[in-house]
Amino acid sequence: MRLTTEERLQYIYAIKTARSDPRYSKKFYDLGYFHTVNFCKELHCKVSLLPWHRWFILQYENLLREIVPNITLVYWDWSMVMANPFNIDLWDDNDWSFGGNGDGVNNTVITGPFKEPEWKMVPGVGRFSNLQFKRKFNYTYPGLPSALHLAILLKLKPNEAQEFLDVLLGWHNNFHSKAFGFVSTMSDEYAVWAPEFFLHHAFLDKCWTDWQEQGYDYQFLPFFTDQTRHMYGTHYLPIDFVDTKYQQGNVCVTYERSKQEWIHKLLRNLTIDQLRDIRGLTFPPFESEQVRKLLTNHSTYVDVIAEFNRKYKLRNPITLDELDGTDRERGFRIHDLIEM
Ligand SMILES: [Cu+2]
Repeated sequence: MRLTTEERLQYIYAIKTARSDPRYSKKFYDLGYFHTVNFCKELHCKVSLLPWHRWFILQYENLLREIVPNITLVYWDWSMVMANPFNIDLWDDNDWSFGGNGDGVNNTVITGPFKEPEWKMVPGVGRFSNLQFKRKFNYTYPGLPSALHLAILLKLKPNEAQEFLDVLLGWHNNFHSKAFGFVSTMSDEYAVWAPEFFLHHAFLDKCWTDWQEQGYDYQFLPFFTDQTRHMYGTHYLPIDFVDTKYQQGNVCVTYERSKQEWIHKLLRNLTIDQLRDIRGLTFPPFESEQVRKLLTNHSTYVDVIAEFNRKYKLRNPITLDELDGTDRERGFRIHDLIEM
C-alpha cells in the first residue's frame, strides 16, 4: 500500500519526536550509537546482515510505537524506480516528504523536515553531535536492481543461499553508497542516523521475507539456524529472528503489499528462463569501492556478484533510451511481462 499524506506526516512526526523529545531521545541515541560504533565489527557480515538488522529495525519500530502506538515501520520498494529513484515525491520539500538532495560543498540536506540546522541528526552533545546530514544523489546510474533482477535473485534455491545472501548484500551496499553517493551519510558508519536507512532496511527485510516464504528450507536455512553465538550485542540467536511470524517477544510481522505488488507476483510466477527473456536494463555492476565503503572486507563479493550477473544475464538487454513511461523508471518492459 501507499501511505496517505496523513500517515506520512505521522511517521515523520514519530521520527522527529524520537530524536528530540527527552523521553525518547536517549533510546534513539543508544540505537544509533550502537550501530555506528559496531559498524565495522559484525553487523555487516553475512551472518548478521539479515537477522541482526531484522532485530534492529524491530527495536526502532518499538521506539516509534512508544510515540505513535499504531505506527509500523515503512519500507520503500526502490526496485520499482531503480533507474530514477530520486524522481519521486519522497524526496520533495514538503513536510510529508524526506527532503531533497544535499547542497553546497558539504552536500548538506537543506530541504524538507530533516533539513539543517533545524534537524540535527544526532541528539545530545556527545561525540557525534556535530555530524551533518548529507546526500549526493546519483541520478545517472544509481546501481540498484530492478524488480526483474530481484525476481531472478529470489529464484535461487536454499542450496544456493550463499550466492543469494552475497548478491543481496551487494545490492544493499549499492543502495547505501552508489545511489546516495559516496560522500553521503548513508554511505558511512553514520548511515543509521539518516531516516532513509530504515526505509531501506525494511525493504531489504521484505526481500528476505519474500524469499523465505517459498518454503521451510528457505525460512529455516541451516546457515542461520545452526549458529550458536548470540547476535552481536543481543541475547538472541539468528534462529530467534528467522521466522517473521514468530520473532522473539511474540512478535508477528507481516509486510503489507504495495499497489505494485502485482508486478512482483507476476514476475515470481515465471521461471528464470522466462524472466531472462524480458527486455530490461542489465544487472547493476558491483565494484570493490562499495565493499570498501561499507567495510565488509570481503572482496569475494565482487567475484560472486560478477559471476551471478554473468550467469543470469538478460538475453535481450536494452538501454534506458529504449524505455519510456513508467518502464523507464522500472528498468524493464512491463509489456513483455504481461505477455509471458
Ligand atoms: Cu544497511
